[in-house]
Amino acid sequence: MIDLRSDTVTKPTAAMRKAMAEAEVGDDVYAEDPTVNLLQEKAAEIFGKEAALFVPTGSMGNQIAVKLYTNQGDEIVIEERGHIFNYEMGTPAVVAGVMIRPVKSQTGSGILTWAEIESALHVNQPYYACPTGLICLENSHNLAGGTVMTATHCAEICDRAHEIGIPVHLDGARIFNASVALGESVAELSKNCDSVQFCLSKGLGAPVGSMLLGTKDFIEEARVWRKRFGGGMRQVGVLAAAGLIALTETPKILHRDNENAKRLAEGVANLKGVSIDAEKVATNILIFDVTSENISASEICARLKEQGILASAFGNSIRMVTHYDVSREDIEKTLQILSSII
Ligand code: TLP
Repeated sequence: MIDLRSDTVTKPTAAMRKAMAEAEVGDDVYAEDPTVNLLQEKAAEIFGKEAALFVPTGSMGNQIAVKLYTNQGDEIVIEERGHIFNYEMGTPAVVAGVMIRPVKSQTGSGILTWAEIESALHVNQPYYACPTGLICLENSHNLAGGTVMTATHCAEICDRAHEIGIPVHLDGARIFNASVALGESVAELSKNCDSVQFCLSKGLGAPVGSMLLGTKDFIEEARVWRKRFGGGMRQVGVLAAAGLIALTETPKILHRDNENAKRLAEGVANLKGVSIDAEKVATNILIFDVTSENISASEICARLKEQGILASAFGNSIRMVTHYDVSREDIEKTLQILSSII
């Protein structure tokens, strides 16, 4: 199968499996797992943040941040297609007791301007309105098609938010893909954000895990909430060992995934019955519309599956995500089969 449903599907490499087998471990709930500690130190160093915490999933990392920065009855401001709003099963409401204020990105890029964010804030409005407790950003922006936010843009939002006392959390599940696309380091891309979450288990290829980063105090509290969420993982150095390889080795080859997505987008743009602006594909995600009246997005995905290709249909759109288990030959084959179907 050529699996383009997500970059979450990557299998651990031989080097990762070897490191997992040989990992030194301890009880991480006591903070005594040397491999986890090393991974946390390394991540904090790479991002230029004070501290980091290994968490089982990106969702848990995001939701710990939402919980820690807000009070019940607050609102969090987020772009309307943001993952924290659309794909984390209402956890902000369930766990933190907060409302979500989704904001439309007028450019369609998913990257909100400060003016768009500002118009959605509730600051110093003591009656009626829910106070804004947190702004959540996403880079790259998954459902907007892997779009990227520059370091300058992100820092400006953070600075303006901080002037009025609002913290900013960055969902950087795929920040390394954004970093490659922009030629800016992950530290620059998350510089003024109060906290950032990134996934080891997506384009970076680890089987499990995400990192949450912020100040020492924030991470100490996050450790408590990770335990409350059921995420205290004991001898989890076996997973952190794969995470260390993902963090230090995979970024060097991540450009291939972005290039493969670009090639795929260019090929799709040349087909009739589907539509995409290939110029806008910056990272490893492409979302294209089905314009044909003869076949739907889900029918196309069903036909692709019959021929060994997996992709996801969302309404009238199809998402394809490249990753290190997808080669350039796989891309060409996908284009050929897609063309024959539509
Ligand atoms: N994204 C998954 C699905 O949940 C949609 C995918 O296949 O793309 N932030 C962003 C931006 C994400 O894309 C995801 C996962 C997460 C957070 C959550 O990560 P996990 O799955 O580890 O909880």
